[in-house]
This record gives sequence, structure tokens and C-alpha cells, in this order.
Amino acid sequence: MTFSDTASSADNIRVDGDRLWDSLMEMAKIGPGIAGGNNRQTLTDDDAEGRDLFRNWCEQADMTMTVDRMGNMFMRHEGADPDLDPVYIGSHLDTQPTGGKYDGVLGVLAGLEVIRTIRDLGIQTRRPIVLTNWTNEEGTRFAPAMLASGVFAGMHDEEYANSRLDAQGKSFGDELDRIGWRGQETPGERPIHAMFEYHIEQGPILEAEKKEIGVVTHGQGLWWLEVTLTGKDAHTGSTPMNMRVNAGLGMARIIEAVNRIAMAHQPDAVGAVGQANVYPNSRNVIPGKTVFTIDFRSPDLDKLTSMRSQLEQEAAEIASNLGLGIAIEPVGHFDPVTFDERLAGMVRDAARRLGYGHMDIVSGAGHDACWINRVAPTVMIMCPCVDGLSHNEAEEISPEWAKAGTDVLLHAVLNAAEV
Ligand code: HGY
Ligand code: MN
Ligand code: MN
Ligand code: MN
Repeated sequence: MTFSDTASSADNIRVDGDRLWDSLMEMAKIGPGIAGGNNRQTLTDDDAEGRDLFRNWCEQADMTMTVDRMGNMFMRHEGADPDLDPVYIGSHLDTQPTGGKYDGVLGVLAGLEVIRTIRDLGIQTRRPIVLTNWTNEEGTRFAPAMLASGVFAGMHDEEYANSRLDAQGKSFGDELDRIGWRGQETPGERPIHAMFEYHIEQGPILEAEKKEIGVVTHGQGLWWLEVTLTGKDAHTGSTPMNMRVNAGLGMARIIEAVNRIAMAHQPDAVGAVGQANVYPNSRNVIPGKTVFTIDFRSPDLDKLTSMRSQLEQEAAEIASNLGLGIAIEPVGHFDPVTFDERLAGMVRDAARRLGYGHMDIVSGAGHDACWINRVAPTVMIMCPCVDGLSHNEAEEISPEWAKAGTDVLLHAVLNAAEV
């Protein structure tokens, strides 16, 4: 029975919300955090264990797996016409060190629930459906974020990706080989008919507006700038204030400048420093070196560019005034994203038919879909999260929210797989 045969009664097709929630809780047991969330960082043994569980679940649903040279996992559910370009769904299984249970994981396991539901109902879609787990979306262990989907979309080459180092000096390539998840397929050699990524909002808008569904029409652009300040280690007690070359003071002034510049570019601009290292990091040594990463974002390309150039100018002045050496290296970037309006219409139509409150929204966070959007029609679906909190172990969603977005994903995918 194909989906179009059931179109008249399709509106009452729903996913199994309990089965979805059980899968989320099962996956959350792998790489647990210390405060109820997850620490399942990319290419760790925990990531490998999560990949194995995901693969087992997909194989139980008769899906066939292909892995590319970046470790991206592609689980295929066959369609009536196997020669047609597939519809892609999915997200990422890797988490922040102090991440939640749903960032990325919801999109992967909701995609699995869509396939499980299609199989339970005996529906055969015209097009195949491919469920993906993209390697290293977070970019916290190996910068930049969305590294492997970026290689897939032709934004980074494999040599660059494999050379990225973590804080212990281990490379992406060595770690991918160590956990045994480097496949054979050349990244990007896969025609995509349409890509849907379902993800928690990671912000406060949907909950505040009491909408179950966010139809993501745009995504913020991003600059990650790694700053290295070089001063001089010296004794904090015996060195006169006018003789200090204090890299810590320089970092403090630049962090304040990041905040001030973002505030000056409101309403749609953000900036922060989340990662910082002070050397030698000893209580009684004036820091001779600091290394920290600036994160600027805006949906407005001009604002994004203006924040970066204003910061670089101010940072150079701050360094010069303090006698510090300065180096600024871009370690992550993507322009603001406009997603596919035809696919967004399918999401709105599904939410409307299913009776879920929905609104258009701009994604504050970056996602693999931001890169895939460059090589295929792509859209995102979002669900609210409690207090808009994410990248925090207390990240929380409700089972009802999880199910609502998965119902919408199911219907949007069934629609896209027929055209
Ligand atoms: O940084 C981001 O926006 C994503 O969570 N990697
Ligand atoms: Mn994510
Ligand atoms: Mn994230
Ligand atoms: Mn650019």
C-alpha cells in the first residue's frame, strides 16, 4: 500500500510517542553526564557505543547502512522506486561535554520512529528514505561545528577535517579510525531529493508563544574566532603594575568588547566567549598567554561582518595598549541560511492538518541542515524546550512536544517522498 493510496485517511496516521521516548531514554544511558544530561562527545568510546545502538535499532527495522569516510552514517529504508533520489532525515548523536539528552539525538531517533511507523502501517513510499547521523556536529571536541556535514557539502576538504586536533592533541582522523567508524564512501556522493532535520529549538520562543512546531525558514550565520594573546609570565607579587604584560587582562577587555559589540548590533545579533585557556594558569603568575574563542552570530550577514571587523579593530588596540602580541584565527564560519520554502510549506501543511500550533522561526543555533541546504532542498522542524535551555545538562522537553514534531516529520516526509 503506498502512501498516496492512504491519502484520504492519512491525517489520522501518528507515530508511537511512547516508543520514541523509550528510545531517547535508552540512548541517554550512553555517555551520561554528571547532572542528568549527556557527555557523549564525538569519536569517543561512548559515541561508538551510541552508534552501535543506533545501527542495531536500524537493522532491526530492515534498514541497510552505508558509512562515508567522515563517519557519517546513512541508514536506508527502501522505496517502491529505488532509483529515485531519497528523502533524507536525521541529525547528530554527539553531545556537548555538559549536553542535554535531546540536542541532535531527538532528530535522529524521531527519524527512526518515522521509519518504524511507516513499517508498522505497511506503507510503501515511492522514494527511499535515508536516516542520517552526522559526525561531529557539536564542534566542541574538534572545531569547527558541523565538520562532517560540512565536508559532505563541499565546504571543508577531508584533509582539513582529519587534521583537526582536540585539547589533548588527538586528531579527528586518528580518533575516527580508532573507534572503527571510517567508511569507504566518498563524502557528498549521494543525491538528496529533500532533507528534513528535526531539532529542539534551544531557545525560548516556541515555549513562550505556546507553539508545538517551529517551521525553520532561516538560520543565523556564525563566526568562531580563536584569539591568542602573548604577554610575559611574571610574579604576581613582585612585578610592579607598570611593568606587566598581562595576557589575562587583555582577554578580559576583549571579552567585554565582544559583549558590547553584540549589544550594539541588536536586536538580532549575539556574541560570547565560551572557551578560554590561561597559561600557565598558576595563582601567582601573571598570565603570559591566553587562548580563547569568540562566537558571533546573526541572521543578518552585514551585521555578522560588521561585528567581526569591529572586534578585530578593538582587539588590536587593546593588545597594543597592553604591549601584547595578538593572533586571530577564524576557526568556524557559515553565512546566514535561507531554507527551502517549498519544504517549509509541507511542514506548515502537516502541522495544520495535524492540529499542532506552529510558527515560522529563525534558528539561533547552527545545524547540519545549514550545510546540507547548500547541496539539496532542506528545511528544519523544531520543538520547544523548557525555559529555552540547551547546551546544559538540565535541557528538557516534554514527550508531547517530542511526539508532535515527529508526527509532523512523518507527514512532511510522506508527502515529500511521493513527489
Ligand atoms: O554551535 C551550534 O550552534 C551547534 O550547537 N553546534
Ligand atoms: Mn544540535
Ligand atoms: Mn548543540
Ligand atoms: Mn562568508
